[in-house]
Parts: sequence; C-alpha cells; structure tokens
Amino acid sequence: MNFAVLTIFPEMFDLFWSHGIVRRAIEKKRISAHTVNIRDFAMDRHKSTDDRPFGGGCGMLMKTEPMAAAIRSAKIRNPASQTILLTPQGRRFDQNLAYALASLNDLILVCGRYEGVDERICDTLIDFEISIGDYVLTGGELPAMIIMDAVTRLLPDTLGGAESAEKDSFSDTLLEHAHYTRPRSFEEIDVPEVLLSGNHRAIDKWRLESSLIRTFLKRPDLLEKKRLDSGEIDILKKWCLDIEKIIRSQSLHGTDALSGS
Ligand code: 4GS
Repeated sequence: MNFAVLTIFPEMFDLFWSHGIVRRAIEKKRISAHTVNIRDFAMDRHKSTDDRPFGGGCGMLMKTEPMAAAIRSAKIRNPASQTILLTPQGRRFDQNLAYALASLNDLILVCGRYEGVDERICDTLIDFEISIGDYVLTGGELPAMIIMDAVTRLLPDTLGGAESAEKDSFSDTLLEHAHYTRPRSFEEIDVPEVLLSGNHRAIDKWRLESSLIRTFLKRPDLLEKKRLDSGEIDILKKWCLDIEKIIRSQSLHGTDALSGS
C-alpha cells in the first residue's frame, strides 16, 4: 500500500510514521508513505495556500491552483491512485471501509485546512470523500492518520505475533471480551478463575459470553445489526430465562412490583 498525503503541515506526519506498527510496516515495506507539501505548489510571492470565498463571509478556503497542482503531481507519480478528501461531508469511516481501503494499492489523502476546498476541486480531482465522524476539526491531517492507522494494521504481516486483526472489535461487530494480564490479584480484584484454568473450551465460552454482554451493555446498536449464530442466541436466551427467574422470584417476596401499580 502506498500512501501519499497532501497537506500544508507535512511535519505533523513525522511522529506518526516513526512509531509502533506503522513504523514497522514501513520498515518491512508493507506500506510506503510520503507527504506532498501543498505550499510547494503555491505560485505567488507569498506562497499562499488560502483564499477568500466568493460571496463573502468569514473564513478562508484552500487556494484552488496549488491544491489542484499538488493533486495532479501526486496522480502523475501514481496514476492508479484513488484520491480521497477528508471532510465531514464524506462517507463515515468505519471498519468495513478500512477493509475496503486495505484492498487498494495506492491512496492519495488530501487534507484540507481552513473552511474547506473549492467545489470544483471536489468535483474534478477527488474520487471519494471520507469523514471520520460528525464533528469539525481544524484540518484533515488527523483524519488521514486515523485512516492510515486503521488500514495499515489490516495489511498482511503488519501486526506482531500475538496480535491479530480478525479478532479485534468490529470485525464481526461484537466488542472484544474483557482482558486480564498479571498480576492475578490487582488491588483486591481477582482475574476470573476460568481464565487461569487452562480449559480452552471453557475460556472460549467465557470470552464469547463476555463479548456478548459487553456489546449488549455498551453498544446495543451493534448487537441489533449483527447476524447472531445459534450459540450466541442460546446465550442470549439463557440470560432471558435468568432475568425472568429473577422477576418471578420478586412476587414470592410479596412485593406488588408485578401488579403494575
Ligand atoms: C473532518 C472530519 C474535518 C473540516 C478540515 C473543516 C478543515 C475539517 N475530516 N472527518 N476544514 N470530521 N475536516 O472535520 O474528516
């Protein structure tokens, strides 16, 4: 995967590219990454990259010609690239979109600053628009890093031994099960016994149940969307029965909670 990032702040990417799994992916040549400084394509004496909006109003826009020249230069370098603009107006980035992007070879990520980009740039030079969420940032640089980060870890041979992309949150739209590491007892809270048992069937079952309950409590929207298999449905049914039992036992306590009053 080749990433080209168009930005007026290329230094922002130096730290991102020099740490952790992204750094390793570059060293292993699983990805290549470079920035194009849009300011290098500014033609006026002041090397300006912003300009006033027609029609007036506050705020500035990215100056059109340097932006266009920078995109064209990146495309010439990599003609098969998809060109993506980071903008709140784009398709919402999620794990499925990360998978889709991971199957491509060349991405040009265009980072806007100021209020935005001239519409004609979007219409003629951008293949698609991506948003990382419904909020307004000061630039597309952080969204570009987020996308490169999520995509890089999905590429073959980028995660280290124990880590695995398949098992992570959202891959199958259940949240991760709870995790524990040493010590066995931390500030008087013990690791669940089953995880120390060495019984891998029991551990798998506990982890599935942990995933389901966490998803149910924290992200019920994900559970609604997921296609549950029969084992998962059995676990949910068991909870239903357990809850019904608790409710029924209430009437034995002589409460009138069930009478509806
Ligand atoms: C986002 C976002 C964003 C919008 C860039 C205002 C500067 C800014 N980009 N997902 N102009 N949310 N971009 O807020 O991607």
